[in-house]
Amino acid sequence: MRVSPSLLVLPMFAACVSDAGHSSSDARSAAPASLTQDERMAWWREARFGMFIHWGLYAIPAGEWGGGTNYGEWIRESAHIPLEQYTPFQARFDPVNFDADAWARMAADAGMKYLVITSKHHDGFCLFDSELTEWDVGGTPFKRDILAELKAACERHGVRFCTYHSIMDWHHPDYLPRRSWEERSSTGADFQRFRSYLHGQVSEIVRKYDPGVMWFDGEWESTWTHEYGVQLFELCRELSPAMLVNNRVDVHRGGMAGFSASSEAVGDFGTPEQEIPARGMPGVDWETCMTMNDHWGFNARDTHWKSARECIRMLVDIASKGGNYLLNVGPRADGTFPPEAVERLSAIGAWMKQYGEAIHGSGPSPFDELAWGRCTTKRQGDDTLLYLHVFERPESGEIVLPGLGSEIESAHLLGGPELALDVRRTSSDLYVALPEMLPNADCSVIALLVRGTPVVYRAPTIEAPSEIFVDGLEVELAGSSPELELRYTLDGSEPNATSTRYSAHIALRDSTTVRARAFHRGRAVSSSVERSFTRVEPKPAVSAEGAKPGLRRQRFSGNWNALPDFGALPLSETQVVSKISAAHEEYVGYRYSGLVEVQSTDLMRFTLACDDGGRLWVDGELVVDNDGLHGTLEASGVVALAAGYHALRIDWFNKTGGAELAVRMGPVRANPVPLSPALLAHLP
Ligand code: H79
Repeated sequence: MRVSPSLLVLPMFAACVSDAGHSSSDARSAAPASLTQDERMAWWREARFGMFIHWGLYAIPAGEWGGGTNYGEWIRESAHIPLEQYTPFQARFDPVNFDADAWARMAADAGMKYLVITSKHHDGFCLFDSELTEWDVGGTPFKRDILAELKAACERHGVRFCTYHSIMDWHHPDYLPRRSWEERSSTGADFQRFRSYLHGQVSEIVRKYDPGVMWFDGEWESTWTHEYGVQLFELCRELSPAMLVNNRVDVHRGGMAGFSASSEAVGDFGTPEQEIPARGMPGVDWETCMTMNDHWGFNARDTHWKSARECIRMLVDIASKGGNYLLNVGPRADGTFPPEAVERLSAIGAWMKQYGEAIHGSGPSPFDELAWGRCTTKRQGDDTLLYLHVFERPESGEIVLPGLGSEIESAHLLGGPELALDVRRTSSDLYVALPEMLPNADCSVIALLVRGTPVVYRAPTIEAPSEIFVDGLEVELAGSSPELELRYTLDGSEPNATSTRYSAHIALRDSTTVRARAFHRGRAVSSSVERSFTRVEPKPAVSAEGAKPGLRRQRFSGNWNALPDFGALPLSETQVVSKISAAHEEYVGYRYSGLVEVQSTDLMRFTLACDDGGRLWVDGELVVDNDGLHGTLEASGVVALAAGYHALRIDWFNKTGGAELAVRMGPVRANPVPLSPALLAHLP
């Protein structure tokens, strides 16, 4: 339903914010005026497990179009369905069996603490009755406000209600770009007006449904920028300071891995899609979203379902790495979940009923890798519970906890009779004896209570901003437990109980090998590790006599999956440009060359963010290699440079889709900043 088209032309941000703020039908709960990030994240970190729901008009074709059967929520784009043929699905959307209470109950019974549903997917269709468009559920025969019903049901079942909202919109006349195959004119389209619509809808959703998370997606097209992302993120914070916003609000996602460590990126958590990061994402909140079969939206022919066991083990794996699991259901057009999904949710729920305490509110494993399964943790007073999730019972009948030095208080199987288990210790490892038969074939859990915070004997890591330096370098050691003493040498010898004990950073002036080792109560408990740091001579400056402002830019065209040798290609044009930027066209490559000025002698870091691939050379040395097909991804490298001018070359290409190229530079101990045009020159 559309009631206020005038909203679309109101001054953009303030208007939307104040409109939402003064509404009488405001669903938002009162939140304290200022929240710390830990307070904001608390419920979400505690939850660990949520349900994703992809539902929309695409459930009607159920994955089939024109002979193809492998489609899902992308069907309009993938099967090239023109709007005239997609629009009629709206008149056919009548999910008479939709039962919000049943959905919320299935999520709660599965042990899921939150639910994220598509308020709008890429096809632009809205599952709520929006005041800003008629391309919504209000225009279907069903008419009911699905989000309102589901939010109320979620509240009854103790599930936090959240929304997914696509930035990309294949329906709104002002969204750009058009699909390449589409014959829909873009004349008169105004992306700023689309942003106003987007901000308006986000305000409307917060006002009406007060979601715990606003989960954005579809941010990778070239029209969406970091600046727009920051403004949308700030709008969300203003509308509801407690609401979490995922990182896809911004352009710094870093591909399907779901996170790039760009210092400017906004968003409360990283979003790996269909993958689990091998070592989690230390220091960052993250959530893996995953399909239960091979599609997000309902596909009637997709029989490739993960087993309940696989889902349970993925949940455990993710929790052991400190992340959340957002497991998807694609409901059918009649409003019901596919029976295969119902079955799996119920099996996961049965497991969670027994073992949920090892997931909800748990922290990550203190161990590197455990061949027999996974570990999650929970504080218990001053002590710590280690939940040992056993996937495979080892032949030996014992599981090993490598390097666990803690004092053990008790060990017993969870969710069964209070059966105490035997533990034994070798010099550095702990072994727990398993019963002949484990109670749960999917994953049995042992609760091991240890004194204090877990002490894990592992070699320290040696950390520094780079392995080379110009004047001096600060090196830090990090241990696996606070109880461990870290000792080191600077002469290559093996650290022993009398070597220097690490307290604050180690300051190096000359090339040095740092060797470090962990000790516990005066005894060496880890192997030693070493890293060498080299003092280097900065590359001398080159002459810039006769240089003119700007860089030379050569343009090439071609269809590449990786950077070609531009030197061997015919070029189409050469220009002098004042700054480094991407071409907003497809099948194109650029070579920038010239000089860059460095203000003072230092170790300089260059970063290269690009979509697709790029490389950067300084004085002929390859400093950043960020080649290959990918979405915007940032890579960096360091090089020691004397004050003055240095030869700079950047190669970049774009195959299709988004195009991005941004270069920053700065001394390693500071944040790099975009290359100012004042620093760029070329020799004519
Ligand atoms: O809603 C579901 C999918 O429809 C949606 N995300 C999940 C949660 C999705 N949209 N696109 N994709 C999944 C795959 C898109 C991948 C790519 Fe890219 C977009 C490849 C290149 C551009 C983003 C940027 C991912 C890698 C680089």
